[in-house]
Amino acid sequence: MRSSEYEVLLHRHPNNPILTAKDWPYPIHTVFNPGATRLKDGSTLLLCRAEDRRGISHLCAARSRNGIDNWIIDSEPTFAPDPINYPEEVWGIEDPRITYMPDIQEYLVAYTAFGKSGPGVAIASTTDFVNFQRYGLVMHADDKDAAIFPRRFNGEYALIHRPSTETSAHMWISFSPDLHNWGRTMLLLPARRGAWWDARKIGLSPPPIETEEGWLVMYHGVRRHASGSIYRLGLALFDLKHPEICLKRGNVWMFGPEEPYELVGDVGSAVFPCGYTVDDDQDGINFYYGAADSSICLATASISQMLNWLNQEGNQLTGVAGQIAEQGSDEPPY
Ligand code: BMA
Repeated sequence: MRSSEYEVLLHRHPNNPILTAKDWPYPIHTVFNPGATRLKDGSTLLLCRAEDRRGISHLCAARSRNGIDNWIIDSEPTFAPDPINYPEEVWGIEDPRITYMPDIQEYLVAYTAFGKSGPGVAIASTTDFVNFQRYGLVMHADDKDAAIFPRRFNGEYALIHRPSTETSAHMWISFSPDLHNWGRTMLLLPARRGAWWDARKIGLSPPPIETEEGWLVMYHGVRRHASGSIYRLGLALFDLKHPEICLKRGNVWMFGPEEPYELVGDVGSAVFPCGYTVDDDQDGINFYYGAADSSICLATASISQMLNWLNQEGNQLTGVAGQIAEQGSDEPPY
């Protein structure tokens, strides 16, 4: 039966925004785009991007038992730019994506290091979100929107990232034996063209989600209008063993800015998740997102519902860079 409504996959929490600059124990201008993880005791840790009134961002940890309220926020920046030793961080560090690597029992944080050449991708590791070890810049400017897969592939780490030029901003994947040296770089998912919601510029949102059907990847698409850009979210699925192979790509966006706190702020009309946590039932999933580059919000979803949606809404794709399957439509999706 047809319905007049699009299926709703992400449900906004009634407490939204769950964290704002007013909650901070020290002065900041805005807080948004947090990385997220569930700690061993079941509590939630957000590594939040806090921007000060200079315009420079640092990262600050907020912890909560239920991932919704009663946040305990570090009393000073948890992970601050270190421009003396890492000049690529001179204009701040932004948009962390956290991956727990079970085999080395460390959290790997991929973040945007904003330096004088532009934004690049840097990596740091931690076990406690107190002490961090920097790997430094791994993808030079312009590159951002990066996260590491929580598994290795034939012994190699894999990183999704988004290099951009004046004419293109697609998602790419690179591999590394040691987190320092990256190569075997391949186009993973291209931005579409023309009028599409994800035309011209796309990028990874939170780290890939491991499911039985493949790696579920939420990405943001940027549509430019006369009055500015709209940041919305879509879904794609990649092969479990060969993550460079795209299996499915949704056509329509599944979440976009609608509420006042998403429409109005420093950068209006932007929803930007950098992290999620998975519930004990392994199906419920909580996305933490920046709203209008000003506050932190929560939306809940079901992994199985997202996979079903992709089965119905998505193009069946095969091969790298989302080539359409032979039996698919002869109309290229982009
Ligand atoms: C992207 C990133 C994000 C930001 C978004 C909207 O390019 O820089 O940090 O939230 O733009 O401004």
